[in-house]
Amino acid sequence: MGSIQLSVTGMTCGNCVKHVDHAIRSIAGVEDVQVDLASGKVSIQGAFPEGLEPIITALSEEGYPATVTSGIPTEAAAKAGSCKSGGSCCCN
Ligand SMILES: [Cu+2]
Repeated sequence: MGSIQLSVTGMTCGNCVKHVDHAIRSIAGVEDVQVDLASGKVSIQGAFPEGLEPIITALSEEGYPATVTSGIPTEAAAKAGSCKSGGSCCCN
């Protein structure tokens, strides 16, 4: 479980919010989504087993290009940051 924030461009009305919400919820691992139309900020809670690329891709296919503003930037970075010393270390 983690939480990330995206900045989504192109949302202009409540229907856009629904599109964005639905596109994100269709991704495996996503537990909850909050979309703020005014700021374009989207918060997502979930497990993201395949990283954030599927979410970014789904949004851009819907016509709402998104950038990650906080959280796990890419699957590669998530892997690079994973600890190899076992479960009880300080780097999590
Ligand atoms: Cu709209």
